[in-house]
Amino acid sequence: MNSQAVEKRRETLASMCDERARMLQDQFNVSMNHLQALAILVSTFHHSKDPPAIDQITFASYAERTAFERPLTSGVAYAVKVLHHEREQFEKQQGWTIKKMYSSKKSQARNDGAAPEIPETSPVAEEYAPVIFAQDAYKHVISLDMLSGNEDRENILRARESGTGVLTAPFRLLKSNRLGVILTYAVYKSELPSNATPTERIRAAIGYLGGIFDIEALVDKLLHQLACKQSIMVNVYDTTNGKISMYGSNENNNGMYHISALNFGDPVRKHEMHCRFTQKP
Ligand code: WA2
Repeated sequence: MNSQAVEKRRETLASMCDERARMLQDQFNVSMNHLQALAILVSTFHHSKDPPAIDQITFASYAERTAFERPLTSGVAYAVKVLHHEREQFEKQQGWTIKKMYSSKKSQARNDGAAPEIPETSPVAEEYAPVIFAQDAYKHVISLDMLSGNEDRENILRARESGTGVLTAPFRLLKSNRLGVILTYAVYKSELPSNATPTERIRAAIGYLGGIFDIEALVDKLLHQLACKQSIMVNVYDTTNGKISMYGSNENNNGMYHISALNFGDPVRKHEMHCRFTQKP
């Protein structure tokens, strides 16, 4: 191929990759805005009304009916802040005990067809973040303490002291064992001034709304909507610390490729899209 043809091919790849990255980023951003609106809805109709106007059935049905507004999420869940001295009363009122996300027994991913384990009651801690509402596909996380898993814990702590939407690195979700990322927004007691300090935010936090992004399935669906999907291979990485794959099969490391920037709105996390042609010219 002459250099002019190579240059043309390079430009085509760059524009296809940029288009895909832009689409993914836009859909991510739309989903993120609707999660923030859902956090405000919970604050308004659950916490600021006595008795609360939201229960699991209303939450699940509202979340399901508005799922089209969050195109990259496969579900949402809401956890509340419970301090240790409130635990007994909270558990009595819910009719269940706060549980651990992961069993202390050494049994990693269970793909062996064995019966799923019954979650264990959470040990004493200063505070807990049990899920009280979830979209039906994630009902299994209700009553689990989200501070008992590393990724979820880190997200909750960062969300409540920053007041912004924060994102986990890609990790394997409970039960489905699928690769996902979670976006969390904190819900606060009263109208906080926008210049509140982290300490004020931590104290005023009352709950945590999380959107579950099923990146594998949803990026695939998104890319299928574009023409010539077959001719281009797309990989998405979290490049915050090293390179964690979020989407795509093993990248072959030869030939022409293009890297498009991705911004998912959390300044702590970095992402990239890599594209290659699947066929030689
Ligand atoms: N939701 C569903 N499956 C999970 C999971 C999770 N977290 N973590 C691991 N597997 C209530 O950010 C607050 C949901 C966490 C929100």
